[in-house]
Order: sequence, then C-alpha cells, then structure tokens
Amino acid sequence: VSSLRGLASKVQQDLVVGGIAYPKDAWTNTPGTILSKIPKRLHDQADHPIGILRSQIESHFKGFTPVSPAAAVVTVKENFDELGFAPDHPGRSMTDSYYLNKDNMLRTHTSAHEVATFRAGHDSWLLSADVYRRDEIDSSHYPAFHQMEGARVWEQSDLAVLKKLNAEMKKQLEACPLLIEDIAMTSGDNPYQAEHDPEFAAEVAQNLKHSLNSLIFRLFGQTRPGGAASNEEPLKVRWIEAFFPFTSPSYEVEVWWGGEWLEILGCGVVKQQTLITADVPHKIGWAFGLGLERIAMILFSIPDIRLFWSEDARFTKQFQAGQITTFQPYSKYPPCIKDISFWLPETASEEHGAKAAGGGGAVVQGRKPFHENDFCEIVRDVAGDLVENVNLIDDFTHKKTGRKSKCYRITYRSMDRSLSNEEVNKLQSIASGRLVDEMGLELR
Ligand code: FA5
Ligand code: MG
Repeated sequence: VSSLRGLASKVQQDLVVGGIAYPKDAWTNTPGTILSKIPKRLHDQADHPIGILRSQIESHFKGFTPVSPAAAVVTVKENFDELGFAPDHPGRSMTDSYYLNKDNMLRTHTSAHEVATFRAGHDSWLLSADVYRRDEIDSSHYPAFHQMEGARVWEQSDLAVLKKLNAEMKKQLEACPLLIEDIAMTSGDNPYQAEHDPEFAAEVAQNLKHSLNSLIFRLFGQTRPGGAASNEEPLKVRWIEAFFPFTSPSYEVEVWWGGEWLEILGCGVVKQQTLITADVPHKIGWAFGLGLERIAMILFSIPDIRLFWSEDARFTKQFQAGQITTFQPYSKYPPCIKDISFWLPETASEEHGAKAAGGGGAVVQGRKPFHENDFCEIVRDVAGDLVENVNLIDDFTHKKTGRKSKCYRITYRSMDRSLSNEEVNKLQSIASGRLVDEMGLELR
C-alpha cells in the first residue's frame, strides 16, 4: 500500500509527455488541454491544409531536406539559451510560454531545432513542427500553431558558387510580376556581423531574399483571384528590418493581402555563434521561420484559426492532398456572448508585473500580478474551442480606493453546432469560479 501511495504521489508530481516523466516545479504551467494537441500532427497529414501547404513549400525548395522533429518538448537551453535570448527576454516569461518545469518546455518556435539540425550536417533543410505560445484569443491566435523553419548554409570558401546562384535566381525572378519593396536597413541596429566578410554576408542576404520572394510568388501569385497572368496589379511584398537574437541582419516579410500588410515570416543571416555551437564554424548562411496557419488562412480562405483543429467532416472532407482549394464555410452558428467584470487583487502593481517576467512567476504578496494570458488560459481550459474571442471592453481604476477593475467580453460559438444558453452559462460559471480561485479576482 505504501509503495502504491508513493507511486500515486509521484504521478502527482510528474507531468508525463510522450512517455517521459517531467517532475513538476514552480515553473510548471502546461494544462492537459494543451498537451492533448501534441499527438495531432496536422503538419504530417497530406490532406489537411497545414500538411498540404507544407508539401507545396517543400516541393518549391528543390534539394532541401525535409526534417520533422519528434518531440514538442525541448529544453529551455534549445529554445532560448543557445539562440542568444537574453536572460530577461519577455518570451521566457511564464505568461508567454508553456513550461513542463524549469528546464523543459514546449517549443515556442521551430528555431529551437536549428543547432541540432546544423549539427546533423544538413546544409539546406526545411523543418515543420507544432509550436506553442500562451496568447490572447481571437480568430488569428491559437495557443498551438505550426511553423516551418528553413535554412541554407555554404562553406565560407564558396563565395563564387553563391554569386553564380544569385545571378541565376535574379534572372528567374525578373520574369515574375512581383512588386518588391525593400525598406530594410542593413546598418545601425541591423548590421552584418563583424565575424563575416561583408561581401559574403550581403550575398547570403540576397539569396535569402531571392529564395523567399520566389516562394511567395509561387504561393500567392497563382492563387489570387484572376491569377498572376491577369491584368490586375502585381503582387506586393515588403521587406522590413526586424530583430531576432539569433540572426543579423534580420527581416520580416509582409504580403499585401485583402487591403493590409500581413506579416508571414521572420528571417535573417544566421548568427555565427549558432553555427559555432553546432560545430560547423566554417559555414555561413540564412534561416527563416514562417507561420503555416497565417499563410493557409489566406490561401484556403479559412476564416478562423480554430477550424484547423476541427474534426468535423464538413471541414476535413473539403481538402485533398496536393491541392489548394477555397474553403466553403458551412452555416455559421450564432454566438453566445457573456461579459465578466471583476476587481483585480489589490497586490498587483504593474511594476511587480514586469519583474515577474522570466523570474518564474515571482509571487507578490502571495498573488501573481494579473496577466491577460493567464485569464485566457483558464477560459480556454474550461471552454476549449467553444471560445471564439476574449475582448477587454472596460478597464478603470476606482477614484477613491485606487482599485482596478476590468470587464472582458467572452464570445462563445461552436463551429459545428448551436450552443444552448444553459450550456454556456455552465461554462461561464465554471470559468468564473476558477478565475476567482486561481487568480484572486473578485467578481462584481
Ligand atoms: C519567430 O518565431 C522566429 N523563430 C522566426 C525566425 C526564424 C527568425 C529563423 C529568424 C530566423 P515570430 O515570433 O515573429 O518569429 O514568428 C514567426 C511567424 O510565425 C510569424 O511571422 C507568424 O507568421 C507566425 N506566428 C507567430 N505567432 C503566431 C500565432 N500566435 N498564431 C499564428 N501564427 C503565428
Ligand atoms: Mg514576428
């Protein structure tokens, strides 16, 4: 009996993922609802929009090795430390990332596998995987999504090879009606690296731009209404400067779509330290990380990011391997809207909130400061994919007492059926109870 009891308490202390037990500690913040997404592997399904898009990109990058890492669990070292994230980088915070414990987490980006993939000797590769981030809730944000990392490196003695390749790619791109606006600087805060021959680094950046511009033309150029050959305006792409701890110079790429600039990826010249860590110090190259859902939502006209996870046949049966087709929405069921107003616990000052980031959720007088991601996490944990949107609609400070109050509007809507008011009331009441217990909120 006592050994059984020992086992039971051990189970309590461990989080088991993929058959591996991770001892829980003060950093553990990954709920079962998130862990349940790990086995889905949408990027491996040939007839799912994420898998279809993945294959299209893989077939565009000829000669690149497709890599698919097994585990969604990575070490903090792989996800952040080895990529040069500062100790106080906000992404490390428990409000933004899912930790199994202080050393292990769900990857927040596919860049977590860069060092291992370069170390394995791959010179040009594409790696697709599910990634996880704590975030707000709306039609384009979901705590689990998919990224594809791509990279290409050369021997530092191969400048002539790269120059020749760039000349060829430039010629090919000139034949594409693509309007490229390049407003990114490669100086000041976004320089070539001191370790690099500036001429080589500039050719690497040029190859990165050619490679991605031609991908974008392939994906978006043909799918636009009328197609690329029609008389409409050429497809517009914008390169802007960005910052990532593991690339320099760094860029973000935006596509003009539906009347606005849409960010689809981040990229840059790989920091030499990454290649040194991977034991290939003599190489030089570029890497990018793109959001598969962002691009799939456009190409397949999928209006809500939750749909990717739907097992409703009316969704899944619409797609075929190898084809980008327009999603035909089935009837939209009515939303059920509930507001929740509350006072924040008195301890939460913004100053303490900032300090808590990265500090293992420093506890302020027994309470963590209020963070919207924690609020959303509880709502999502209770209502799952029935939550469509969580929106702050009121925020005020009481003049006399100085207490802070907030009101959130939660939109519940199923994509597959009608919800009854009774069912939603039940969810709202369970969520409210947990918000009170776990976040110290006082309902108004
Ligand atoms: C990154 O994740 C970097 N690892 C990208 C990178 C790789 C830079 C290699 C340099 C070299 P970022 O956080 O901006 O960067 O995310 C990259 C892309 O993922 C975004 O452009 C977007 O398309 C997608 N993305 C980010 N957050 C979400 C989200 N919550 N939901 C859906 N897609 C998202
Ligand atoms: Mg970004």
